[in-house]
Amino acid sequence: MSIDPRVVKEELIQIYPKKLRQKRAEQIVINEIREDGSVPEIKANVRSSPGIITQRGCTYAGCKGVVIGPSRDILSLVHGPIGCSFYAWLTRRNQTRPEGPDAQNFINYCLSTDMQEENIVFGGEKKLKVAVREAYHLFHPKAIAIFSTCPVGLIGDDVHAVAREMKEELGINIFGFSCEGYRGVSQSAGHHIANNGLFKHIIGNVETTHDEKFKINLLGEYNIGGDGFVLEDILKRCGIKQISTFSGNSTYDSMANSHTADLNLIMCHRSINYVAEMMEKRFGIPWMKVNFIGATASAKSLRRIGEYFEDDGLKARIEEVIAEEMAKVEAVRTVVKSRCQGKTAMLFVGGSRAHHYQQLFTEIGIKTIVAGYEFGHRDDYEGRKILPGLKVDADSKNIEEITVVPDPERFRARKSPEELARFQAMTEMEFRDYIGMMPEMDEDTLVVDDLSHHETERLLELYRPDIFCAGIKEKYGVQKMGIPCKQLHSYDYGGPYAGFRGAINFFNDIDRMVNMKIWSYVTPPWQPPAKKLEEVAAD
Ligand code: CFM
Repeated sequence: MSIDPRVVKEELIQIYPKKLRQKRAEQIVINEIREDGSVPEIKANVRSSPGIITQRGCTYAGCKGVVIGPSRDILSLVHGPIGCSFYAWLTRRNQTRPEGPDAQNFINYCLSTDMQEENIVFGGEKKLKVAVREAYHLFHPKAIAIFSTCPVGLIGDDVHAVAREMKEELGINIFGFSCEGYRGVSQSAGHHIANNGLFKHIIGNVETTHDEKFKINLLGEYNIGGDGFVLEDILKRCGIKQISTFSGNSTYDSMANSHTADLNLIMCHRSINYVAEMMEKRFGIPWMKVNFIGATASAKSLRRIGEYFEDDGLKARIEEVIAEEMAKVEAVRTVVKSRCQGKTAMLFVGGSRAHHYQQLFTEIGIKTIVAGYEFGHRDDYEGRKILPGLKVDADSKNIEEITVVPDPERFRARKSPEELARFQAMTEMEFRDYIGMMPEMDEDTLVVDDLSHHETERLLELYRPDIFCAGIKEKYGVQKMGIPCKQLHSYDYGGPYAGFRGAINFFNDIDRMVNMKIWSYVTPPWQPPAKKLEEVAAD
C-alpha cells in the first residue's frame, strides 16, 4: 500500500471544526509496534460528537439485545415505548436449540409494556406490574428480566422495586436492569450493567455438581449464525465439559450453575470481562482469553485449554480433533488463498470482531489495512496492560462497580499461586490477559475508533479496499460505491464462521465476494454518470 497513512489521517479529519478535529486526531491512530511491544495510545470509549453519524448503538441494546437476550428461557420484558422492542425484535442472529419440543424458548417473543403518554406523565410502574403478572401467567418462566428504556430513567420508575415486589408475589426470579439507552456512551455500558445483573441475580443459584474432569464456561459467545453450535461440538469431541455459555444457546439453569466450572474462557473480551473478573474473585475460577475465529486461532485456543488442565489424555484428544479438522480446512484454504492473496480489507465492528476476524483474513492472504471498534475501550485496542493507568471518566463512573469478596463457602482456588504464576509466564497463554488488537496489526495500518460516515466514504475513496466489513447500517452505502460489504455482526445470511467448519464457510463466502465481477459494473457516485442509452447508441 503506497498511500501514506499520515496523509490519509489528515484527509479524514480536515473537514471537521477545530475542536472535533483535535478529538478525532486522538481517535485515529497510525499503528506502530515499539521495541517494548507497546503501541500508541488511542482515545476510545468516549462520547460520539454531535453531528457525527456514528455506527454505535445504545446501552439498552448492549444489555438486553447482546448479553441477556440470547438466553432462551429468561423471559425478557422491555419497559418502554413499543419501538424499542419492535426494532430490536429478532434482528441479532443469535440462535438457540431447546432441549426438546416442550422446553421453554422465549426468543421468538417480543414483550413490552408499550408505554403511552399517560404512563410518561403519571408513571409506568403499575403498568409494569400488570405486564409482569400477565407474562408470568402466560409463560410460567423461571426468570423474568426487566429492561429499562430511556423514558423509564427520565420519569423515575423504579424497576428494581417492582422486580422485588413481583419476585415476592410470584415466587420466581425477577430482576431489573437500569440500562436506559443514554446511560453510557454506547452499548458497551449495557454490557457492564448486564454483567452486574448476571452476577447479582443468577450466577451461583443452582448447585448441580458434575463429575467430568475438564469443566469450562465459554464467556462472550452469543451463537450468532450458529457459531456456538460449532464450538459446542468441538469442545465435546475433545472431552471438555461446557457447563454454560454466556449467553448463546444458554439456559437460566446453566448460567446459574456456572460457578461449578474450573476455567472461564473468554471469546469476546469487551462484553463479558466483568463477569470473568467477578467470578474469579468470588469463586476462584481463573479466566483465559481465547479466540475461535480462524482455524489457527482455534487450534491455539484448544491447545491452551489442554495446557491449563495439564492432562495428557486431553491433550491427545485435542490434537486428534485439530488434525482431523485442519485437513478439511487446508483443502479449502489453499484454493481460496490462491484467489485472494494480496487483496485488502477494512473492518469496523463492535468491540471484538474487528480484531478476531483479521486472523481469518490473514489465513487466506488478505491484509487488513484499516480497522477499528465501534465501542471498544483502550484495553481492547492496546491490551489490558494499560488498565492500571486508565482514568475512569464520568460516563464510566455512572455504572455500578460491584465490590466482590470470596464466597465464604464456595470459593475454591482452582490453581495454586505457583501454578498461576507459571501459566502467566507462558506468553502464549493470554492468561487473565488480553493483548488487544493493535499489537497484532501491521505497522502503519490505520486504527480508527468510532468511525463516522464521512470517514467511511473518504477511506473507501482513498484506499478502494477489496472488501469492507461492518453492519447493516453501512452495508448498502458501501456497496453503492462499488465495494462489497460483509456484515460481521449478523454474517448477512451466512455463518457459522467460528471454529474450523466456520473458517471454511468464511473462506468460501469471502472468495465469492471479493472475486465477484458485478462490483466492477457499479458506477461510484463520485465518477461521471454512466452514459445514457441514447449516448451509447450514438457512439
Ligand atoms: Fe462482543 Fe459480540 Fe462484538 Fe459485542 Fe455487538 Fe455482536 Fe459485535 Mo454486533 S458481543 S463486542 S455488542 S463480539 S452484537 S456478537 S457483532 S457489535 S463485535
